[in-house]
Order: sequence, then C-alpha cells, then structure tokens
Amino acid sequence: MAVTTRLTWKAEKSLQKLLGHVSLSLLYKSSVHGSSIENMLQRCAYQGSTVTMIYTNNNTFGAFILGHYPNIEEESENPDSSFYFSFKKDNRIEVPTFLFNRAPKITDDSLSFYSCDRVLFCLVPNFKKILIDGPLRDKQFTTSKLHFDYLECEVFRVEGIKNDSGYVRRITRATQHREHLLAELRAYKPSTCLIPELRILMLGPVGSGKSTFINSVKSVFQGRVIRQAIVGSDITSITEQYRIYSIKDGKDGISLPFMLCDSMGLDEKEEAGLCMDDIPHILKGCIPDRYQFNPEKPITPSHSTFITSPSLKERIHCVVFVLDVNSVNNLSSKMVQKLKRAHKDVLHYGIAHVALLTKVANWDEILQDDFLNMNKSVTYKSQIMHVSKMLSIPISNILMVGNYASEYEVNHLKDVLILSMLRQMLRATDDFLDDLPLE
Ligand SMILES: Nc1nc2c(ncn2[C@@H]2O[C@H](COP(=O)(O)OP(=O)(O)O)[C@@H](O)[C@H]2O)c(=O)[nH]1
Ligand SMILES: [Mg+2]
Repeated sequence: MAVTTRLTWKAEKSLQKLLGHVSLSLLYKSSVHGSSIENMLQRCAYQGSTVTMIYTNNNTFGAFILGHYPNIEEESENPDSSFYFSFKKDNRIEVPTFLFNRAPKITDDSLSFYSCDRVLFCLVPNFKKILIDGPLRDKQFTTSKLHFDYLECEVFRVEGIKNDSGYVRRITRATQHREHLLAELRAYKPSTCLIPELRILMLGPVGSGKSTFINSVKSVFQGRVIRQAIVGSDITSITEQYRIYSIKDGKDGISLPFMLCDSMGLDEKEEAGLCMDDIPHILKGCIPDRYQFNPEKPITPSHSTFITSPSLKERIHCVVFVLDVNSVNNLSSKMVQKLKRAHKDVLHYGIAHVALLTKVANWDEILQDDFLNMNKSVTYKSQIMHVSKMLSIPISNILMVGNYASEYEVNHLKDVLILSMLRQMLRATDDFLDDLPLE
C-alpha cells in the first residue's frame, strides 16, 4: 500500500510555494519504515535536497536541507543552506529569523541542527524525541533544557529546487521580510488624523499596468492572485470607469487605510483615453467612484455626480505615474507632452508623487542584495534616468515592480517587491502630508 503523508494538502502547498514550486516525494515515515536513525539514513541518504517534518501533539515543524542528507562519516558541504520553519494554525509557514549556519550533523543516534555554535534542536529517532537547545550526548534527557516526544517524523525529497545556497537564503530572507512588511503595512496609519484613508491614484499610458498593479497589491493581502480590476492588452484603454478600490487584509478582513484609484489610460491620440481636463478634477476629489469617463468630453461641475466641495479625505493624496519599463525610452512626443502636463497639475495641487516602472523582467534579481536597493539595477539604469529627467522625479522615488500578470499563484519574492513599492508610496505620501498647511 502506498505510504501517505500526515502533511495536509494546504500545508504541502505552502511548503511547495515557499521553496519555489517544487514537488515533494515521501522517502521516509517513522511509523512505517521504523523509528531508528539507521532506517532513516537508509532511505534518505544520497537523495538530494530534503525536508524533514516533525509532528507533535501541538506543532508541526520542519527543516529544509539543501544537498544530500547528512551522513555518519561525512560533513555536509553546504553549511548555510538549511533552515527551520514551522506551520501556523492556518497552515501558513513561518520562517524564523535564522538559518542553520552550520551543516546538520549525525552523531551517534541523533540528527542535530545548529544555529551559531549551539544545537538548536536535535532529533533522536530511536526514542522518538526532540531535544531543544540541549547537549548532544545526553541520552537520559536530563540536562537538556527541553525535550518532548514526537508522533511522527517524515522526510521528503525535494525535486526541482536549484542547488544554490544563495537561492535558499533569498527564499528564507524573502519570507521573513514579507512578514515584516505585512506587519508594518497592517499597522500603518496616515500621518495626519484628518485623513483616515489615503487615496493613491494610478496615472499613465494605456496598458502600462495600472490596473494590474492594483490587482497585485490586492493579491498580496489576500494570499491568492486577484483579478478584480479589469486588465487587458488592447491598444485602447480597457479601464473606462474611475474606480476607487479599498484593500482588504485577508478574506473578510478589515480594509486597510489606503485606497488605490484606477483611471483610464492616457492615449497618444487626442480625443482618446483619459481627458487631460479630467485630471485636475480627479486630483481635487470631484470625480466619484464608478464615474464613466468620456474621452471626448471632460466632466464639468454640471454633471449629476460631480462632487462640488470635496473634503480633504476625498482628494488624491499621492499620484503614481505608471510606466512600462520596456517602452518608457520610446514614448511618443505626444505621450511625453501629456505626462508632463499631468505632472504639472500634480505639482500645482502640491500632491506627493512617485513613478512606478512595471513589467520588469528580472524583478527577482532586484531583490538579491538588499531588498530596498532598487536603483542598483544596472539593467534599467537608462530607463530610471530617463523617467527622472522627464518628470523631474528623484531617483529614490522611481520604483520598479513585476506585477502578478500571468501567474496563478502568489510567491513570496514577488510579494516582497510589491509590498516594498507600496510602502515607498505611503512614505512619500506621509512626507507630503506632514508638510500640509493646516487650513
Ligand atoms: N509581464 C508583465 N505583464 C504585465 C505587468 N503589468 C501588467 N502587465 C500586462 O500588461 C497588460 C496591460 O495591463 P493593464 O493593467 O490592463 O494596464 P492599464 O491599462 O495601465 O491598466 C495586461 O495584459 C497585463 O497582464 C507586469 O508587471 N509584467
Ligand atoms: Mg487599466
């Protein structure tokens, strides 16, 4: 009979997602193959990268090991490439703030995992016990700080993972960083109590990825790819209505204190795309949610839904100029003219603004060294300089993103990039609000 895992389907999916869409195949299960270190090694040695799962009454946790399983005689050659994780109640994975920075080791009848110079935990299959932070050779379990029984131990072979410790470091750092960013953004409050929710407007050419960015932000907070704002690849704008989207934290979660506003795209042709004369009205907050844009005729105060005296909270507090990084160096003069005019309006109303370059192909490389170090991207240097010059936006406010465009699943690396960009937008807005005249 086939040996089946204790891992729930959801937990297995989370693990596969964490490791970069790998597949897992069960090599060893203590209750089936025997609870001894010999049984375990017999089935797990020389199988490539593995995940060792430990199930106790209250917890499920595991250790990922890149490269072959440790052996009695040999030291593993990849000291920096194993890490510990645990499952939260909702099957989400938590990666704590450390990697095992020494290779796991087999001594006598136990498998030990280290952080710095101490044993973080140690698996003793013959006794079905875990020792936490305890001395290795204490078989009587008397001097170890904590030990407990486990119900089951399973080892999976991880297929399809890159044999690269840098990649593993990046995954674990991204997971930790994502948690920090999420916590920070969930706790975010605009810097002035006069504005309970920020309104951030996406402005830019047709097809630059405005609606897709909104969907991407929603996706990160929902944990699944969301396609709420309608996107498309037509040469004319797919977005025809003004939409103000709130961002919910999780399914049925509360709305976060920032809203993303989607507008019709700018078009090179006159009388196509967003009317330039609509822009000041949007910025002032005169245009209501779901207003149907008319490319040939801007809104006027006589329109039935025109908001005549919008309050401070109905205004736009930050404008994001959204541009496709692949075409930004080749915009037509008409488009540049429209963007410059929109920028002038934004300056006139003294609104915070940033530029967002979308469709970045090597977005995961941008995250490589330092998660915030966007502008070291050599590949896109000319595009960044071009936008900075065209719209007089400082380089630090030119952001880059790879949206959730064709994916079916969210991934932690992409989430980090999207969340970092959102945080930068909120910071830019706060700087502007701090400077707001009180009247
Ligand atoms: N590869 C890739 N495609 C994107 C990205 N952002 C948007 N797209 C695609 O570009 C097209 C236009 O996007 P859309 O959001 O409708 O542009 P909008 O007119 O500015 O709202 C769609 O086919 C999207 O799937 C991105 O970051 N990467
Ligand atoms: Mg759109």
